[in-house]
Amino acid sequence: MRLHGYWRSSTSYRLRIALALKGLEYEQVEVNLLGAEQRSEEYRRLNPFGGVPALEVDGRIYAQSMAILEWLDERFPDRPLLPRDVEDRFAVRELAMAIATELHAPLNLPVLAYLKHDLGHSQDEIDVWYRHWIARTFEGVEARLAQRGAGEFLLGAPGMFECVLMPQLYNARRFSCDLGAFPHLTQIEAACREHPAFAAAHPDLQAARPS
Ligand SMILES: N[C@@H](CCC(=O)N[C@@H](CS)C(=O)NCC(=O)O)C(=O)O
Repeated sequence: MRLHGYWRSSTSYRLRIALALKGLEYEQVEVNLLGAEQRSEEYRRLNPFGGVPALEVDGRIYAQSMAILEWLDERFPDRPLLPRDVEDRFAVRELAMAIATELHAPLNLPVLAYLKHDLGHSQDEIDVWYRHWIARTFEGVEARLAQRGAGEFLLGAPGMFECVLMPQLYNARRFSCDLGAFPHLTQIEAACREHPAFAAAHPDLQAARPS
């Protein structure tokens, strides 16, 4: 398996966590987003969406991180990312999709670059944009976690939700978002930090991270 990704990309980070949780070996191929390598003709032949990650397995290429998480769970059912019970599966997908669809899209690198370079916003204004969308979706996620009585993890063990949550929390901290109103989220964050699969997947531990 080869994971084409970028050390600080949240979608690549999702997959590194999932692969580690499942105990699957893989090689990493760095696609430098700051050098726009994801837009190169060569990379687009691999992943026509022009973003990371792409997972290469036995000569096939898989794109779109949420679809890859589902595929990994079906292809390698040991150490599942989704629980067996249908209602529990819904609970995981509901929260994972809230983050993947409502947060990742407006906070992605090309959107932030467009705000800055095309619309002429300052970094301070972009930071306000970032914190606004984080707070808006985290409020809903936090409320849902409280309703469900979540503890260290959404459902007792880390799975797909935590794979999606941790990269978003990492980004939220990079942008100095105030997380004081989200005690369930930060409790899960603390538990994940103690877990070896999450530790190994952390951006700061990736070989490609610039020193
Ligand atoms: N929906 C896609 C999004 C992929 C995506 O946008 N990845 C980001 C990194 S987290 C990226 O490659 N951004 C650079 C770009 O789009 O030019 C997925 O979940 O895989």
